[in-house]
Amino acid sequence: MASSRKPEPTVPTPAALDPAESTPLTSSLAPERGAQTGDYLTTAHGVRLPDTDHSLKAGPRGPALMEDFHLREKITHFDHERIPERVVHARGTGAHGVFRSYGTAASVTRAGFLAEKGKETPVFVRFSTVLGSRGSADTVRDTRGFATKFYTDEGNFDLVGNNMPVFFIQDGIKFPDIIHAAKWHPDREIPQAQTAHDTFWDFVSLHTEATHHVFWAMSDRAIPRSFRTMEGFGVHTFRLVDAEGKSVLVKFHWKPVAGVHSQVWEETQITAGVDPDFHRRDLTDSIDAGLFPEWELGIQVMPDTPDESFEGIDLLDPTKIVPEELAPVQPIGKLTLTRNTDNFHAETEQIAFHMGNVVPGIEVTNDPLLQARLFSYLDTQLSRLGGPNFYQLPINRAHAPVNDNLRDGMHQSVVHRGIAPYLPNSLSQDGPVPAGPEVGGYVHLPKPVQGDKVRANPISFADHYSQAALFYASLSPIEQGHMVEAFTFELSKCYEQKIRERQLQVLANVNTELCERVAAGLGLPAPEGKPPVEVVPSPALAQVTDRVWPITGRVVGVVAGPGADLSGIAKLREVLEPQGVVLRVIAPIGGQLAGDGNVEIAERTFQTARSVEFDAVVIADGAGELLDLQLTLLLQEAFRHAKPIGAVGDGERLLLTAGIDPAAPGVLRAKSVDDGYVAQLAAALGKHRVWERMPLLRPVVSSPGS
Ligand code: HDE
Repeated sequence: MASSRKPEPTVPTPAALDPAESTPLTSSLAPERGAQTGDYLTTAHGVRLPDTDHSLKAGPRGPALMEDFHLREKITHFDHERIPERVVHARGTGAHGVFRSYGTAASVTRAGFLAEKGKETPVFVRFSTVLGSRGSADTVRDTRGFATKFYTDEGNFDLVGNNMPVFFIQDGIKFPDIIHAAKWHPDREIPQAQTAHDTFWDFVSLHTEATHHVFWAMSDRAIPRSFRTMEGFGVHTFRLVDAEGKSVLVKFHWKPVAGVHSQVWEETQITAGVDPDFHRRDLTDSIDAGLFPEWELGIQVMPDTPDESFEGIDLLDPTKIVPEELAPVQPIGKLTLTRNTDNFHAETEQIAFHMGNVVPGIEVTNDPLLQARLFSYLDTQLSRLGGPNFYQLPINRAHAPVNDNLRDGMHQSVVHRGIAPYLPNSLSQDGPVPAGPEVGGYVHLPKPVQGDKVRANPISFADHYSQAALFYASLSPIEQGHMVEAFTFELSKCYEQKIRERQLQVLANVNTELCERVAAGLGLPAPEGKPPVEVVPSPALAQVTDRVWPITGRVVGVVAGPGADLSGIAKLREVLEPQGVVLRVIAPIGGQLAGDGNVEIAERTFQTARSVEFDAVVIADGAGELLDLQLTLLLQEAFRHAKPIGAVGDGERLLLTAGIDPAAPGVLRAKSVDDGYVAQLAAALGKHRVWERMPLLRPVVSSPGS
């Protein structure tokens, strides 16, 4: 009889996503019946409307009439346009893309989207901050979410990670505690989107398992230049299983092709005011310009041993990393973000990630933080998306066939047929039937489970300091200086002296020099501690190195005015634009600059430009006489934030006006723009910032007597 079975009615699936190369701007969401069809304005029920500007009244000056069904429907719907923001990660930005498998994971997993070489899988990625409300600024100091939904042929796989590889807590039961402490104070709902306040430092100084994550949060990783320049981490250890049932333990890494780069602290604060949408804008502008952000997905592979440890590191402890020097990150595929959303609410706001969305070949481990997440992500959608059918929303639908026997509920959008949505049954000829592993059924790897029922952690979880010390020791001196400044800034914002002192004690147990420098900045004595004795740095953790990175998506501001050498600007364009660099001319007023057969459009004026938008600023020859305090500020900020600054011909005069030493590191001077000059500028951009300039700008707080 099996051959007579018809396919069970399934939840309609949207049209498959094409990689952007073939269909760059088409919607992934199939047009829905009843939504935005036809030429005429109608009510929600399809009745055509002649007028939507005037309510139905008893005379032009009279009261509105109850019978105005259009007024009531329009206003009622408007009143309910918002849904609750996410309880954490409320502020976010999403984009569509494609994941192409290298096939290199075939030896460790049977998940087809990873194992099959060249296989392309549509994805949606949502980046986020953690603490702020939906309307908060992008550039605050915070951990960033990096959540990816893979719409695989075998069902959805969600990798819901962060841009930091560790977490504040080891057991999910404490999540409400860390979040209550880190979010605003409940009496006044301030401060917004930041950790520089008493309750955060109160909690983390009492709860020392947070120390490693706190170090990442005080590092430059917490103030990324853009989403494009962030690493991503699965954080927990996962289990990959091959077709024979052999398993390995892995950690997932996203490595940005553009490299890991950050803003500097003052720059983040200015950006938060000048352009709160800075990261959102950067991502969407890059995608619109065809400068598609890319990440390689990699795995660290560790043997699946009974103690679930590797080189003495407990793989179930989410406050620990495995240094890349011990287990290299092996690339298994590439993610390319190719298309912006058509509708923020329908896609970015309604996407629902869930740690339990795994496909055959990928399994969870007993990491107690991960275990609690398996509960939370389904549960939260019930209040956020208003019921159990959120998986039918277009952005959440699997691209694999769905035949689930789940029925009814709020906002049910499928007309299910048949009378027997239960198993076993003898009445439905249409299935569904259970799927064994031979037809792709998800069969959990049989793993023995035993133990006393206890509320306790493994003993190995008690080490709270060694990896914080490892992280600090692995950073470049520039990054260490930034971390000292971050701790000093944040603790200075605490009102309670006892909290500062307690956190200094934590620092003393990690690194004496760091503690002394922060204490000096706070004007407090540095306490004695017991820092780990043997610390082996992991060079892979440093982001300021000698490496030169691709410059795709970088923005160069060019200061020009009437009489500026436009052929020099044309030369900059000729060489930099093919490398994906965006040039924006900044002039006293908007409009066109023309001369020598060249035309430039002033995209920014001295009033509208601010340094934070640019990765480098070049003053064109002929712009040396332009005098303006806003321009002076722009140049000074670019200089202070260690950005390359170019001065061509008489442009140098503007540097002097701004009090900038033309001989300082990263100030690139030339009589005119030639290939050699542009190459110098490109090389400086490729190193992100002129870090050699930093020591000239602000003396890093030093320990007493040093
Ligand atoms: Fe989440 N987290 N989380 N989290 N998380 C949510 O899910 C939660 C944790 C992360 O762009 C919520 O749909 C608990 C670790 C990201 O939509 C909620 C625990 C990591 C996002 C939730 C954690 C994350 C969330 C809020 C401790 C990094 C944004 C709305 C057990 C590996 C996803 C929602 C998006 C979102 C709970 C810990 C990352 C409330 C209980 C660790 C990137 O379910």
